[in-house]
Amino acid sequence: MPAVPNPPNTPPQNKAPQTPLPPLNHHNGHAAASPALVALANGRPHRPPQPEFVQQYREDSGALREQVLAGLRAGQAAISPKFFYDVLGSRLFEAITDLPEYYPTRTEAAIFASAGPAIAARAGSGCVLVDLGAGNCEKAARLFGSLRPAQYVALDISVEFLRATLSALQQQHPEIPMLGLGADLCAPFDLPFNVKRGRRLFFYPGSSIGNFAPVEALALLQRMRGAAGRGDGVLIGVDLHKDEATLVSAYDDALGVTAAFNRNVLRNVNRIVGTDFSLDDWRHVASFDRQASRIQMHLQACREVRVQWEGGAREFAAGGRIHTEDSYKYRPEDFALLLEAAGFDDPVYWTDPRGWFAVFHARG
Ligand code: AVI
Repeated sequence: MPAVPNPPNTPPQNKAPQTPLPPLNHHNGHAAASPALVALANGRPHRPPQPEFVQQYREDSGALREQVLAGLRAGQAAISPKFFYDVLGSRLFEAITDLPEYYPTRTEAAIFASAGPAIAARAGSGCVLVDLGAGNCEKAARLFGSLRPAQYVALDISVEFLRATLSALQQQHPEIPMLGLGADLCAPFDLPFNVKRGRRLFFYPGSSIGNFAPVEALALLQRMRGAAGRGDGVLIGVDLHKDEATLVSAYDDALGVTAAFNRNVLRNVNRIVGTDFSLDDWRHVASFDRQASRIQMHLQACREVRVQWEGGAREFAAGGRIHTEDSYKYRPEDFALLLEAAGFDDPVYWTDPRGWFAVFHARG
């Protein structure tokens, strides 16, 4: 898709006063005027800086429908975790991050808070910060103070998810040019011309890398490496291997928020493909596969269930399952090897006192 930048901040011609007032910005013993007052006095309407938005990816509703149906027809029925994140699912995920059992978000935030200066010293300040897991942009914003990015580029599948957040963030940080980019992480990175030249730091927080199987994670890291030049780097949040009880309760909380998040995917699938899933028929199951070092989430049929859609149907016996998500937990040395296999050099990481989470940096 062609990149369409926002209109430049030029004043409309016919609004300029005939005789401009003298420029108002010099110090004459009074407090300096606000930028808005200065702009008005100089005949320019004041426009606060605005982020740019570029939508590169176009969602194909037919392809999405086919993807869901292929998963429902498969021997082991499956729904991709990307279908969790409708409006309600995104809110439920935010609620998950506040749960006492769900340690990753707050542990990663604590690492960023304590290691921010060390991360900036290693990654270098003044880079273009390319946030591949932007969401509410909170994690990147916490690093603005130490990284002082030359530009902040927030990626999401749809710029619509970014508009409000990025516009608000831009008002808080008028000194940082911001770009919202609608792009698909699963396609080769093709950063538009609006992304400034200069050193780039690819930022992938939140342990989302764990939602890819290791071969897919390697392919994603290789795409990052392909987009990174000499001097560029990656900064990635990775959830670490730990005791099973802690892991399982993080994905099966007492309040049932993760269960609601998991079951909500069926509402979204009903909307996308017109299936007739009834949520009462399905319960949330989270388990730890020690061999593969991953949490697995499933939906399990509470009774015999027949699910129908236009042109097809599938029967599930009581206890039959639909796989909805894997969340891989790494040992630090294994993740370092994965980064090196993708072509990155010199991986280092920061962790918390319990060694539950790691933030990795590696060079391109
Ligand atoms: C988005 N992702 C990193 C979360 C995770 O921990 O794997 C998704 C999640 N699923 C259930 N709880 C959180």
